[in-house]
Amino acid sequence: MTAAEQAEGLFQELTGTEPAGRWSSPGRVNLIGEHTDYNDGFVFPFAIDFRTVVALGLRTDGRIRVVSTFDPVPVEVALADLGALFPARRDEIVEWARYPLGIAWALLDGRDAETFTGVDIAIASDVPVGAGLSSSAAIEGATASALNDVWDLGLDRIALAQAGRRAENEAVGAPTGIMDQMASMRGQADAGIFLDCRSFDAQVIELGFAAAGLEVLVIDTRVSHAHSTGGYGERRASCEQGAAIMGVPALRDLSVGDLARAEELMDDVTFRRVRHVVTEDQRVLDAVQTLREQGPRAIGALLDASHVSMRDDFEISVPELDLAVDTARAAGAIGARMTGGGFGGSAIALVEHAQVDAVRAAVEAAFSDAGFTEPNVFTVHPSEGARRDA
Ligand code: GAF
Repeated sequence: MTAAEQAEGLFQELTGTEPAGRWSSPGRVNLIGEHTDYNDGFVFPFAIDFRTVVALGLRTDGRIRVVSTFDPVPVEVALADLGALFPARRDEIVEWARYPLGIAWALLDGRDAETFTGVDIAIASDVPVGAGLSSSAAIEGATASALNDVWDLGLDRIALAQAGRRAENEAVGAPTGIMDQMASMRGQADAGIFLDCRSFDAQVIELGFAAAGLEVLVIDTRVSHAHSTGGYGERRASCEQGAAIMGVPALRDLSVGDLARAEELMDDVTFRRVRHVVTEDQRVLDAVQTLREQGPRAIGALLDASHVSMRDDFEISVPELDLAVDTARAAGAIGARMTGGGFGGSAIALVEHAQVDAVRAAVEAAFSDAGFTEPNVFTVHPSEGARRDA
């Protein structure tokens, strides 16, 4: 059954009626530019061909009810109560429901919730959860698009992405940046989104993987991660400290030439966090230029260098991700790196179409030899962002 069929089926079970419409938004893979978004820097993700689907119908009583394939129990609150729930009492809401309800809260904040019509929302997804492919941004994007339409808010994609980030930061409690929501909202087929996270200027860059006979292989290590806990927030705090020591608003304002002074001024750990971000910003710029001038085969070394920087300087990799990356490269990948926030989740490998099976087999064998859980290895294709489907 497709996610669309599942969402519609759930909606019918919940309400006994047909939904008014169906919206969807994709997960994402970040090609390069990790932990740069909340430092006002550059990222280069693409939306993938795995989507979250929202089936929505209108109610007449000013309440919002959400149900999903993540949990059979629906959650229902009055729209007028959302402002009291988020962020202060978010713990009263089961975690998955904080995403769609958090979006409704973020969109209604500053408006008179009493004047909006209630909604029933059924959510189904084929984006793997906990795999670092931004299943959360996919829920946010699909829900935000649906509510934007039925509540006639007239918000553009940047505003909807910002509502998604706010929901994630305040309603869910994960101190993330804007990359995932922007990728999910603005993705395009066969293209990456080169985004300046300070100005929100986004350029759609043709990737040309298919034309070059290349595939992007995702290696989901099945080591589950959550950005609302621990390491992600610590890394973010180190970056803010590094920027403060250097007297700049954000690490985006430093260049590779500033690193010698940074090393003199800060402790070793903070310096290495800073060095990752500053060099990663430069790698994003280099990747975009290299792709434009030389094509996708030429970006492999930048992907590899990005992984080394995350492993050694930012220290957000885990043994499973390192093994996935090293094995994929040894088996012929053009380049490979972990993708997303780290501490688990997925690696990506850029692979010749004819070598997909060999790389997959090598990674599976290496995981088995190491005694790791069998990884989930599959290809993804750059795809369209949030949209109304029906
Ligand atoms: C997660 C976050 F949600 C993003 O905002 C980004 O910081 C990423 O980790 C790391 O690049 O996906």
